[in-house]
Amino acid sequence: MNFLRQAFFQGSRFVCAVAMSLALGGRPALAAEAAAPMSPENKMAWFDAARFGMFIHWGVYSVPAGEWQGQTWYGEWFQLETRMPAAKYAGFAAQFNPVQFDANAWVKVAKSAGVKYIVITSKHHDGFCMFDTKLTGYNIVLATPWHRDPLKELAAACQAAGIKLCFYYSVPDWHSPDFPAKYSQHKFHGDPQADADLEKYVTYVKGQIRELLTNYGPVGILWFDDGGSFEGLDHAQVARLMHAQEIIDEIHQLQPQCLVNNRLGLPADYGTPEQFIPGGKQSSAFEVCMTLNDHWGYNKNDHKWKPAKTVIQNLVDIASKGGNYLLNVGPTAEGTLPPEAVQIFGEVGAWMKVNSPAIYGTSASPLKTQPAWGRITAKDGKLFLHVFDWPKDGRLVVPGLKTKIAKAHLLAGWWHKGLPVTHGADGVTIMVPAEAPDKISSTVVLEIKGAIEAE
Ligand code: H79
Repeated sequence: MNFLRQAFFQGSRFVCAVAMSLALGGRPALAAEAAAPMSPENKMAWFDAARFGMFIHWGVYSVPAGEWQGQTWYGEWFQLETRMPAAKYAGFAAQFNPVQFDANAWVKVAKSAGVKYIVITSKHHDGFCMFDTKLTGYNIVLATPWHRDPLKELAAACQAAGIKLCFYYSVPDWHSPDFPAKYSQHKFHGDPQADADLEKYVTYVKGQIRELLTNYGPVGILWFDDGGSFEGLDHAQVARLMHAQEIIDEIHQLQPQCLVNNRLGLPADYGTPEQFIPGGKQSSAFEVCMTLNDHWGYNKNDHKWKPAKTVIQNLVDIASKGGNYLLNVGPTAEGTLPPEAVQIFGEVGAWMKVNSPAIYGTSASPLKTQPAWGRITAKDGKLFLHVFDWPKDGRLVVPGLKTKIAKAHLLAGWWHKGLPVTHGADGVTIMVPAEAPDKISSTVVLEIKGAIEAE
């Protein structure tokens, strides 16, 4: 089983470094999967084809918007970094009134960007529930003046748009009286209790999972996040403490098709590299989650937006390795998406309009090495050459390719005029027009006769 554990330390201004674990997980044949009506392969089909998802980090931390007492670089870890007691942090909830929230507007941005699924924070580490839960009053319906359930509204909007809605759920909880501070990141808790009982906390988590899988229609993924909690314990110990298998069994019982990521101590359905792209093709399903600027939660001073070029080339790079790109946006406390984020998702959408056939449903490049000019994906007897650096001499060489090419053409344009191809000892050469069809990434399609042969 390919279950790498990668730990690294990252400095922060106000808290000491924190250990974080990431795992590129494999998929063992779980007993519950065998019992489910769908085979694991079928269950994964939509995910493997999707390639592009939108992550949304929205919560009480959106209210201070990253700023507090002269410091300007906080995000969704605001409460821990400021060491704010629960009673004081709850003051932000009392101000949380996102009157401009419009689920359809968010989904429209996602849909026109070409996103196939949305993962939203139902509960982040601060423990604040962004949904109508009966298991704590610390939720958006009861503890804010807004009194609405955004997940309910998003579920309806996603359903209408054909986008899969998925829920992020934090394992550590800085608010629950039953989550022991000793297991929390830096042992932080907003209101630590001496009699905190992890067994009771697991019951709470199970109850909330039941709510999330009962009240919002079909859920694509339960996206657990350990966020560097349970420091010093290995995955197996965390899985045992959290009764992870029981939780996963319950998920499968309620919604057999719901996927589970690998951050509940078990590898489950897929791996989740965070803020980095694996160096090469992976043997099992994975999804790279990444911020669009330097924060997950909204930070009003963070203007370090990734240009559309970076985002598009990341998406292509990840697809060429067989994975999905889960790109984050942190909405404001007013309920809007930052205009810069809307702009970037829009530019990605314009590119996807032409090039998405070379992204959706593709598999990793069959070639051993990535070409110097860009990346390759494959689907239905076709190779898609994603050209970042258009050749100045008009000769695009695919090194090591031995296969007979039936036809080569640009993906852009409906006429699909054939491009001359020569087969040589160094691979296949395609004569391309002088001008790149797209400044960021142009797609050349190779229609293959028979099996793909490459060195
Ligand atoms: O939900 C997002 C993050 O909050 C969470 N996972 C993603 C999906 C996450 N868990 N761990 N980490 C991110 C890395 C931890 C980084 C930290 Fe820090 C460095 C924690 C404290 C110092 C980043 C910078 C968070 C606060 C300051």
